[in-house]
Amino acid sequence: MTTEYTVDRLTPVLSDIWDVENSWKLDVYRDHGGYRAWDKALTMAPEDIVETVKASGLRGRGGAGFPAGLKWSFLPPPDGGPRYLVVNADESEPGTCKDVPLMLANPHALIEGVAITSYAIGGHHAFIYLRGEVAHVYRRLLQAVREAREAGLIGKGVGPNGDVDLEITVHAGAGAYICGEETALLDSLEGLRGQPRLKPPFPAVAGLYARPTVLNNVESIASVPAIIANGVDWFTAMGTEKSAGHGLFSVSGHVTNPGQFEAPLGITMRELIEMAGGIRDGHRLKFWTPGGSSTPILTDAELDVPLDYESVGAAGSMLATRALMVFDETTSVVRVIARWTDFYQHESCGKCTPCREGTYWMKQVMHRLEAGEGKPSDIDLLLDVSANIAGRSFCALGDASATPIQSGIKHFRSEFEAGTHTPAWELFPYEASAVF
Ligand code: L3W
Ligand code: SF4
Repeated sequence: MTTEYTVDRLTPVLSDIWDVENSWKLDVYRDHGGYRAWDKALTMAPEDIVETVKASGLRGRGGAGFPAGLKWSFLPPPDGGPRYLVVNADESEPGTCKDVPLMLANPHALIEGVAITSYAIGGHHAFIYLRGEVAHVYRRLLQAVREAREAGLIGKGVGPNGDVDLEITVHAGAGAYICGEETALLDSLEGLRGQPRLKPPFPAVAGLYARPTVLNNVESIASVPAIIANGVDWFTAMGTEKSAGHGLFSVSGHVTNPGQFEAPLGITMRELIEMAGGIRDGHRLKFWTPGGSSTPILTDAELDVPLDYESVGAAGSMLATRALMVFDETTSVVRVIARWTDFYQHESCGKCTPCREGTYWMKQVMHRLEAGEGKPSDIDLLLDVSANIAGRSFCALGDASATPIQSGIKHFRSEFEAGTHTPAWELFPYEASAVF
């Protein structure tokens, strides 16, 4: 290891009170400075809040990294009708596991961010669209919204002049990954079947109920209070020039101590693996994902790539959700990618042919390769089918389904070739790769 890791590299902002007893309760959050940013925001002009977030360079933490303040500024001028904030809390990407712990441990950071953002964009009703399976998070958010309302932090006529109205609705989806795609989420919230809409118009112009809507990820919105409280210079002192600030890095898999590590963008995977106690004893790294299953896999050659949007992109992958799944040499690449392909096939909404049909074909081919029953032509077939999905599908889910197959073959072609004669479970026994 060349980089020396120190805990100084951790920047607990969103995670600062996670290990405090009852961290999810309003009084504990307030004891640690909570809702002071909301008080401050209420003394600011809404457009100054938008400008502050713009100047901070905060980029969307849900995957695409689109500048948050810029997105807010796309809203057309007020016309007297409603405009909405919708928080995308539909965390479902394999490996992505930051928003759920954030909402469980510190729901008020999100609610404070919702209040400030709604005020900044002139919204009076905000929605938090939550993944359906996480009923415990749903209950926690409902309780936190109730606490905030009872404390007069949100509701009718809040603020120093009693002239700010803000309602927050927490909505639990039915557990479909596609509802994390912003326009499918809006359809689902409107009570329709969750399928992506054609863009443009973007939600900023015609979103929920065809009204101007800001849609951001949980972590993006929860990052807003600290920016308002501490200022732009504080935020931009962390991270890199184009990828400012801090973020939650979720390290899972074959490391000694998996978990959430909040650190400046631009930290390296080598440092994060060291923070996680290293690769489990007696093993070595084989491959990893920078941002969940939808991002091209990387190997030890990229351990020192700064984890910022630009550097990970230049290394041939995407930072996306900082879902760092770590796999050691006991792992069958074919088995992992077969599981991910099962996921995309199951979650394909069926709206467009390349994704609906292509994921089904790729799944079948991956399963026969996993069973050692592949045909010699299967690798070319996978490359052909995946190339006909990527860039030809209606939304990013199709592209995402092609990514692991293409990057898996690029890095580990021989394992796919072995799938024409030997089952993955003989080459890589389950017992060896499982983490007990
Ligand atoms: C107004 C314009 N708004 C863009 C807005 C747009 C959206 C945002 C980014 O990506 C990624 C995807 C997954 N006027 C605008 C505009 N916008 N141009 O900016 O848009 P876009 O199209 O770049 O991306 P997206 O579809 O929102 C999401 C990747 O995330 N991903 C999946 C993550 C999964 C989770 C999860 O489970 N929680 O986050 C992983 O890689 O592939 O690239 O708001 O409206 N001219
Ligand atoms: Fe649906 Fe897949 Fe097409 Fe997206 S790419 S619209 S998930 S079928």
